Amino acid sequence: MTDETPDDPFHHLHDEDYARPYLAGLATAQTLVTLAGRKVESLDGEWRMTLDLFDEGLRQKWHALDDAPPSQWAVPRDYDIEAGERVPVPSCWNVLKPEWTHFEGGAWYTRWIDWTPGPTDERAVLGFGGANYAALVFLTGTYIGRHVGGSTPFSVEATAHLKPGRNRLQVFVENRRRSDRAPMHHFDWFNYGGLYREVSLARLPPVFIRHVSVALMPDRRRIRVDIALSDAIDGEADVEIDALALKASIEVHAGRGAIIVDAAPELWSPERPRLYDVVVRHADDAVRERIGFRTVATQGTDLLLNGRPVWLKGVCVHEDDLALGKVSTEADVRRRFRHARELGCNFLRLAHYPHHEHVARIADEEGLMLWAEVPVYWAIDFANPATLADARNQLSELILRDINRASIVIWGVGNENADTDARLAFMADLAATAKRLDPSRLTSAACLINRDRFTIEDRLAGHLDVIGVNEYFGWYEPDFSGLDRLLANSSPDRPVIVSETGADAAHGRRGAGRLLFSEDWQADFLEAQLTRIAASDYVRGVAVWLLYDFRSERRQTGFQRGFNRKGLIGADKETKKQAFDAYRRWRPPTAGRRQD
Ligand code: ADA
Repeated sequence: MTDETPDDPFHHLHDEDYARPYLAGLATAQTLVTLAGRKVESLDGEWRMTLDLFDEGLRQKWHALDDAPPSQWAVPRDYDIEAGERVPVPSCWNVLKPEWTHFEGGAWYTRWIDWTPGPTDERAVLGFGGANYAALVFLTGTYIGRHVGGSTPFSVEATAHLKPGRNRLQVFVENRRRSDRAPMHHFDWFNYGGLYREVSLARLPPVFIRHVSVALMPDRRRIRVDIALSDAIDGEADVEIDALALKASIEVHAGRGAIIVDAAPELWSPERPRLYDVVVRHADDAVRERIGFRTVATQGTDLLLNGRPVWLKGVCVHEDDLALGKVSTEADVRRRFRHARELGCNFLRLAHYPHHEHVARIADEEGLMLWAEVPVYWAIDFANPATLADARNQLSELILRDINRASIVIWGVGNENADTDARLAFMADLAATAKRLDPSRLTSAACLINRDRFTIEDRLAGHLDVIGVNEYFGWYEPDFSGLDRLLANSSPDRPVIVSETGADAAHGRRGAGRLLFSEDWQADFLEAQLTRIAASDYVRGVAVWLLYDFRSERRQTGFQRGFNRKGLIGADKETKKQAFDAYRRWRPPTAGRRQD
């Protein structure tokens, strides 16, 4: 990839085609290397950061400048790495300085890597956990790759560009809200920007393992192992699960191999989240994972975990933190799960985009089931093929990243999207993509309600395993009669999950009856909702909206002040509202107790 600067120093002032040199080198699911279960060098810590509202750095090619201090410049410059702010990575710029709170634009992140070359044929891959929304990567002046999609990981191969000694790594991250993105420019959460998940560098052998998937077959007597290598070679890999006395070799053709072996593992379940150490090797490369084995399926309107009906008592959660923004620490994730457990939940919906990789890893350990989704939210540009390619890629990257996580039982492909032909084609494509990449899990989406007939009615439902329904009768509608009609009028042929219901409450606001934004009404509302939901003979789960209050610029009354207040707990993640206790006391219907 070349990006030469024209001789005219003022060329950039009139060049609106400045992004052209950075179109090649798109990192996608095809180029992703799953770094889970490998030794990597962390590139987290202090970086330099310079905001760039006008894409000035791309226009002027700031990355091509040398590191010389101002005293040595021959001509003036508009960019000096050392003049940038010292910021931690991972972080969101919005929470670092009050004047950056609402910044939507680009930022240049820089750090240096000291590189000692290993064996001559060694390969080096940079791994990025997440950069919202788009990122361009440069190594000592050379553009080496880019990514779009704000919540999924990507890899950029650096082998040919790392030189012995000091190398300068620069990442231009840009978070503009745009109509052609997923999510588009209008959504009900905060648009954090930055290099907000871990950055790492992996040293890999000349041919390395790109992905591994290890899953229990539907008969629960066999395990299927899939392996994908970096290169289309023939050869042999092997898999080992000591605790099952399992060791098998896998034939690899053109870089891919699969094997199905007999095995009777103890099943993973919320009651007993058993995990096994699994090692997959190819030549000098090895991936080590802790994996749980379980099946999920549907039968009529039942949801089955390990062949047994299960009812999902759940809660939704955003990735949002007063101090850290979209950065999720392990302690934060564990607190989320502690609160979910306290509520008696066995299920969480990770709204509305892929959450940090360690969420599903910790849920695996703790025995919680998850719905993970992509931000195909509200009015996506469904007719735009580039938007579909982006959404499909985000979904594929999410699935590849988390394919070995037993906790994830549902892939969500969208949320409350208006019923058009373009939307149906777009989302049916996503549902088919999920099934193709991962036949072992269920697909769902927050589907539509026909508000004339009060029925669950969505052409997309036929493409999904589970119908999600977000409904706020009693909150956005003045009473619950709509919910009564909806539940009575609908007769779905597959399980339904109420994927959202909730009401706002400002902490400390008290009063009787339908007093909007009061803690009392939030709790009463929830009880009224849950009683109706539990009586339905086809609803198999509920995910209450939601665990914690979160920032949302759409919400500006005195009760909200920039926050969606439907949390059972406040934005401090400590202060419980009345509704927390109401939900804690509520017992879901016994799974399998049906009238059908
Ligand atoms: C929708 C949407 C959520 C949230 C919710 C609300 O159902 O899916 O993201 O915005 O409304 O709080 O009103």
